[in-house]
Amino acid sequence: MHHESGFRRLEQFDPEVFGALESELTREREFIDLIASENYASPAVLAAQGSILTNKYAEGYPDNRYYSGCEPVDLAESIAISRAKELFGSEHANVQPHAGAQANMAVYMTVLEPGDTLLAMDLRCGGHLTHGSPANFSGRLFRAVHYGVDPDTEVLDYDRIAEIAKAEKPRLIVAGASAYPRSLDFKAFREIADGVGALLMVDMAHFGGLVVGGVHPDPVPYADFVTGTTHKTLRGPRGGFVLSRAEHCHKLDATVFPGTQGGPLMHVIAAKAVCFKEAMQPEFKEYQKGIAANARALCEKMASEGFRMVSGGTDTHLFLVDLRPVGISGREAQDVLESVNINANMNEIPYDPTPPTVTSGIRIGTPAVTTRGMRPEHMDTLGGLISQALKNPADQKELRSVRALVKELVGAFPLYPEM
Ligand code: DSN
Repeated sequence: MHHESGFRRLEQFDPEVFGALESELTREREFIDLIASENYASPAVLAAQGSILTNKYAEGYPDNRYYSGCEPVDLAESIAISRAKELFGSEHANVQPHAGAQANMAVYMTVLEPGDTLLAMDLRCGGHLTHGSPANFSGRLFRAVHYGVDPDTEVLDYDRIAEIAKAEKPRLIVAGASAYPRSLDFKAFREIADGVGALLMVDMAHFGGLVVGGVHPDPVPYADFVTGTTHKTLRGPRGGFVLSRAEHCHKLDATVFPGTQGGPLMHVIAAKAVCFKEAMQPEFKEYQKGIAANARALCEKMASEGFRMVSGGTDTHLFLVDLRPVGISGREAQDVLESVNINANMNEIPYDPTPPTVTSGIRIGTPAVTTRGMRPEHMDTLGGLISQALKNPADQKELRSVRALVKELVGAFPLYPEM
């Protein structure tokens, strides 16, 4: 349990790997993180995730394992399951998926046979690889068909999704996205699914924390399955989970183990339990409201600087910037921002004419800066600095001055002072 002595040993035994950890700590402290899927886990989460529970094999589920000696990890997993159910008000929870991709795979393999039809959001309009991309197992094993956003409004057109569902007759409809700045109408998705006899899965990997905070509509009352990750807006350890209706519990559990995974990562599961406890605290709701307020403020500031916001704004923790009005690509913007100590990722805008390795947009999210304690007034400063950098991508003097101001801004929000 003596973590610090563990780090001292690491430093002595393996200075190269220790050096990578140290560099990452410095980077996290000195950069502004606007990657919408990232966050800073608490010391309590890090302690659980970096713990001796990594030593234990525990195939199976609490009180029904294939190994002896599982009582302590049974306790950790039972706590994680009951907290997940309480936090989201779901009938069943499986906390073993190693990541969001495995959570999605578990649901697909629970309800679909190879070749069955899956209807999900197009990757190019904000969906995820696991929503049926041909580059992913989901697009290789299943017949994936997609809905996109309306090309004019850049928001979902539920009538159009219903038409596609009627024509394609999917067995499963997936709602959820990785780069869609608007909230989702789960009642509408449920009606569409019921209209064609499909099951409904909501992938809330990105916005799970916002659901807890009451900032985003709650999918649990409407969906047969809800998948999520614990490390994005939920601010926990890297990992996935699935919530389901009770009727699917046995089949879902059997699909996670032994269906698609082997030994669960008990150290991560313990950290998920800590994450769920943190998410139950009253201040977590305030944190989620802060994320959304910061996203709105930063989006408005950038719009006022002449950038075009996809769909005209945001309801969530993220927004997408169309960079074409300032004449640089997403890749250039990502690189320029990195040079001034800001991380954000290039991202396709809907129906982007440029390839995904270049893109016309960047995706900006506020979970991490909100964890650092920044508020809407800081978003105004930050938006001005981003704009200054993106409008002067070749002006080294200007970029040096922006970088100095970014360092000053992050300096006011210390990160992991105890490390
Ligand atoms: N890679 C994550 C994201 O950045 O949205 C999704 O898995």
